[in-house]
Amino acid sequence: MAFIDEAKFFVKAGDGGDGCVSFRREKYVAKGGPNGGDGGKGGDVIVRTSRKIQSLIDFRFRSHFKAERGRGGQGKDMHGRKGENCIIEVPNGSMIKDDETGEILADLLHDGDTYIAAHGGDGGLGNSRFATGTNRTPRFASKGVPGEERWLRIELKLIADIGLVGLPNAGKSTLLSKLSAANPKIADYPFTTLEPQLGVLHFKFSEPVIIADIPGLIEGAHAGVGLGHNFLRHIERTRILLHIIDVSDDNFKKNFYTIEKELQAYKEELVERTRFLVLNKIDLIDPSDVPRRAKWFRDKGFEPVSLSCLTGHGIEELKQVLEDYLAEAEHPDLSSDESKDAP
Ligand SMILES: Nc1nc2c(ncn2[C@@H]2O[C@H](COP(=O)(O)OP(=O)(O)OP(=O)(O)O)[C@@H](O)[C@H]2O)c(=O)[nH]1
Ligand SMILES: [Mg+2]
Repeated sequence: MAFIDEAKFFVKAGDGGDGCVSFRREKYVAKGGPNGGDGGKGGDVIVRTSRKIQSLIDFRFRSHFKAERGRGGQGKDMHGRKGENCIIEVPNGSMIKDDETGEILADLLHDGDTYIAAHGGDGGLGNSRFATGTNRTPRFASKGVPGEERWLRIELKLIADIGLVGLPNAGKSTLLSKLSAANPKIADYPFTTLEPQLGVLHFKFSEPVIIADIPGLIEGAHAGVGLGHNFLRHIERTRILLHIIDVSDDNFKKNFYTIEKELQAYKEELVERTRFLVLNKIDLIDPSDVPRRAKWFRDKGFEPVSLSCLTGHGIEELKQVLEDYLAEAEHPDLSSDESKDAP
């Protein structure tokens, strides 16, 4: 599934340095010629993709990017130093748009792709440049050109690797908050989650992955009952589904089938997707019941992970299971994503 993450940011390139007015002063030369140097060019603001950047989260902390201004020219024909560029590192697959018009300015797909988001202003010319036959001692220089500035929008299509499904109240959002830094709304009533929520799961050794938490599914969800239906398509393309089951509920078997049937009714292929079962809320049942309940799922051919989001018990084990699996699994082909996602 693809989510769009976006951010607005302001770029201001460096102004060009001013040209300098100066004349040669030598001990025995009465009237030296002009020797004012040019101003340096202002730095550019450059957007560059990097594999190391995984999300737009940095834009939450910083939305203004300014490149350095060029230095002014000096006497003795010394040109001003060029301003330093400001480089904004963004994830591969970022799209840059003009915030005002929405025009697409750049589609940065590959590692190291760059786009000059704001050009630095040219430096002004020193007075030596203005000397002519008729005016040998120009007393003026030109000013540096201001650097470009504008508001831009960056959009990133995120492919969630892991989708969380389950009945309302099963603890999906709580699990998301345990596995990632996401801070979704959690409450003891159904349909707390109204919109898909994303989080980034960091592993010890592997690349981080994106988890999508969607609103709870109920019976009939595939046909539009409740909230979940619209969101099922969001998890269609995840590599793994995590089915969260409140195993403290005595109806856990029936609840399990409800979701499995909804997934199947929505799309046959979803029940063939790699699914891990998470048996949540084990803190609410007698410890001796945990293996017994887990066995019921194991007999069905699953390898459930029993845990408690409340106490944190089992969370590390779940992370390990996911990391091991993802290390083995093939990466999906992102390049063909566009066509598959089209309505
Ligand atoms: N005792 C206990 N309570 C839990 C556990 N995990 C989640 N809860 C509680 O269960 C309730 C529902 O949790 P949520 O994470 O909001 O459930 P959800 O599946 O996201 O629910 P919807 O968004 O409504 O679909 C909250 O009151 C949580 O505090 C757990 O391991 N043990
Ligand atoms: Mg929720």
